[in-house]
Amino acid sequence: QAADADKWVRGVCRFCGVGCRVELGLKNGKPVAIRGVPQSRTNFGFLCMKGMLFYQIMNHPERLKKPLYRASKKEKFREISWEEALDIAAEKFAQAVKNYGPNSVAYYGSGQALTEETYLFQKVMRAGLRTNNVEGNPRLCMASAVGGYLTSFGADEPIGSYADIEQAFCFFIIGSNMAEAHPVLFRRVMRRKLDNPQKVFVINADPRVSPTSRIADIHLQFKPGTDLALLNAMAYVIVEEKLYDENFIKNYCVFRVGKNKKKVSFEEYKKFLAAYTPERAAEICGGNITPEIIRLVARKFATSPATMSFWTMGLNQRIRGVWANNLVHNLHLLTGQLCRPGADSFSLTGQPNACGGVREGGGLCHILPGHRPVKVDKLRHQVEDLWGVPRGRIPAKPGYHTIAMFKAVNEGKIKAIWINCTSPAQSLPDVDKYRKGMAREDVFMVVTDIFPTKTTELANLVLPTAFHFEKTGVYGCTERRSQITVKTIDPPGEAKPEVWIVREWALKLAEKLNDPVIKKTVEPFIGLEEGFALPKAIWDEYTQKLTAGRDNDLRGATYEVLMQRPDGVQWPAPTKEWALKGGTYKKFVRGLDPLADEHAVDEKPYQFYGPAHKDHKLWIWLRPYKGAAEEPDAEYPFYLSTGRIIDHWHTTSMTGRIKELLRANPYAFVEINPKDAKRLGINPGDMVLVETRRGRNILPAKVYEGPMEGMVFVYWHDMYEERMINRVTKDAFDPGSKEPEFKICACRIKRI
Ligand code: MGD
Ligand code: SF4
Repeated sequence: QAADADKWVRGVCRFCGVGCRVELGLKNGKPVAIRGVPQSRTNFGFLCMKGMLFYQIMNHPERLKKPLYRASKKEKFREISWEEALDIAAEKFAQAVKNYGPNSVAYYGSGQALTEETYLFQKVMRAGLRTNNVEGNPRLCMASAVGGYLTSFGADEPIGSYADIEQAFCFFIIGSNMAEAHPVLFRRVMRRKLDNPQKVFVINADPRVSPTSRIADIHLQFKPGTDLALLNAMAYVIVEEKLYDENFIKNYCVFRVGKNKKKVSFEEYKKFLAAYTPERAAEICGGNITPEIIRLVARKFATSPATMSFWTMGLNQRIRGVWANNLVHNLHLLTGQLCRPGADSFSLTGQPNACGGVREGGGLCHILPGHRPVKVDKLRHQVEDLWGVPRGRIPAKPGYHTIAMFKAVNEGKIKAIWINCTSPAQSLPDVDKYRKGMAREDVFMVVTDIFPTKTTELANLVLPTAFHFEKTGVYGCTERRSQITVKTIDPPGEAKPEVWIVREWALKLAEKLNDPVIKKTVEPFIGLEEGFALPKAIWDEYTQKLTAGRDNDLRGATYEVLMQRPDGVQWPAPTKEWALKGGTYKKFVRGLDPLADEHAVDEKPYQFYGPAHKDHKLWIWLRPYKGAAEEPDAEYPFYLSTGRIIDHWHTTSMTGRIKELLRANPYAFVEINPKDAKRLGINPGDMVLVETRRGRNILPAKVYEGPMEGMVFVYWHDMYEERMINRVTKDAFDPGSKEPEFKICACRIKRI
């Protein structure tokens, strides 16, 4: 089909946080193919199957094409006009605000929404409707990484870039199945290893052997949740064997403990580590962990010329996710494996725009655009001033985080909720509990999506939106890189870009609530053409006003510059000149990062100006080992873990509609260790009951040396009710990041 294309248009992949550059192929104006571009510096022309096939979504017959409405959730949907749809949405939100106050309304968005979309939604909600009930699905995947970066480095998002991979000599991949979840980036790691088999050492730490483990020199297999002990034991060895970088610690680090962030000495840190001898950690961890293995990996980590760590949900989706992040950062801080080429503590982001749109654009209940915490008065007032709305308009208190938000829906405290580009009726943990709230007749639910989903099934109003390449906007991927995709084709039927929908809704809201400040939130955008001029004006406001003077300064990355730079721009990029060169490859290094020079407080080569640490230091944390919220016991003797597979994306609302991908993986299954399978008489393909305290699933068995003994693993990509694993996962969450523990709960299994 690629050969048939008569035109190729540049953009970025719709799926994962790697952010591969793609080209959409058109024939007679219709999408027929997607290809990589060898000149790209991110993916060098490579794409995974999801990336190559998403053009099929554009003309898919099941796309939503008209606004759909039903007053009662018991009724059938009927098609209505946009005028009527927006009027209803405005009326319901206005009524809720009038009758129950601003906190009775909420927005729940996505790391797959464009930055312009998230920015405008949250602006209308906060300054217009006066609520910080602005959340999104990145709470379910990246919040612990945010917490880890802020508490360890004082600044969110990785310091380095993908380009470090080709300069690294040791890779520490923990709680990440990069081979399937970030396949094109994993290819770079694999290439580096294959080209230098003797020089490059790969450590994979995961309770499950995954395709990522295939390139590992050592696979550390331990009981889920015990890696906090493992990481502290690695630090113990580094300190005991004096493998730390004394100068780096003296120049750049302080040690801290507890809620009040008390400063402690290196000696006190050593005393804390005394509880984590490799012998004790090996006992806690189980699996194949021995004191000798811990010593070996700690030495490799510390003494390699450059070590790069990668992690994702295995660390983040935990009740101690922030601590797990801190403990990986600690290893880098102790050994000075940071800021040099190839040395970095690099969290992999899952969604294509969780960083750019949600973490930077203000898409969570506690953060405003430009990495500004809601509760800091000065920064909140800055935003109000920049938006030209009266001070006090944005509440000082953060809104509901995700689990709290859906609990509030359950309790009927939220009367109107707008869900955009995500399907919480499938993606929340212990989801049946929260579906009850979404199904309430007194909760008005608007859903903007491209396809019918489990969540649209519970909505009152379903609004059809434009898909990738059917609208213009920016995605910011894992390595602080912003890339633009420009509208190339028209959306099907009456589907519209979200930015148009929000603007028109806000204008109606202003009328209904008779509130000129609501109108003011969208005033600069009134009348602008929705395909390009409107998102451009929103991007200009966000970057030129809201990122000025912030660590994610994007003022140089204008649409014009982004169009000129097919590989995008990495922030900080305060000027056009700097952005045209690609921006900043490494933060905090003088000479490489313009803000490191601007904020320098001394002559040292690294300047940690991150906004959250006024002392300009990196913080090494004393974080004890603590187990999961629900550990296996006599009744539920197995660990249940959940995760991803290469061919599918999240709920499968998109990839399940692409025939090649569905054929490759038609349904979810449960991975069981052969020893457990033998003991329980389970053969490959047998149907297995997976039961937790919350419910039951029935899934076919895959008997496989993947999960360790005593653990089973299930993919969450399946819309079929009996195989939908989030019906049984647990909604316990990290007290700091509020991210739920999707990775661990207790279950029992039996053949049926
Ligand atoms: P997962 O399969 O969720 O994927 O990317 P990943 O986090 O890499 O989990 C990774 C690993 O965590 C698993 O191998 C699991 O065994 C391990 N793990 C479980 N418990 C523990 C533990 O206690 N400790 C440690 N150290 N490891 C543990 C997720 C990423 O993928 C995200 S966040 C998103 S949003 C994207 N989604 C996605 C998708 O849906 N499909 C595909 N194909 N790719 C995707 N990429 C992104
Ligand atoms: Fe798209 Fe991620 Fe695959 Fe690249 S690796 S093609 S960004 S899904």
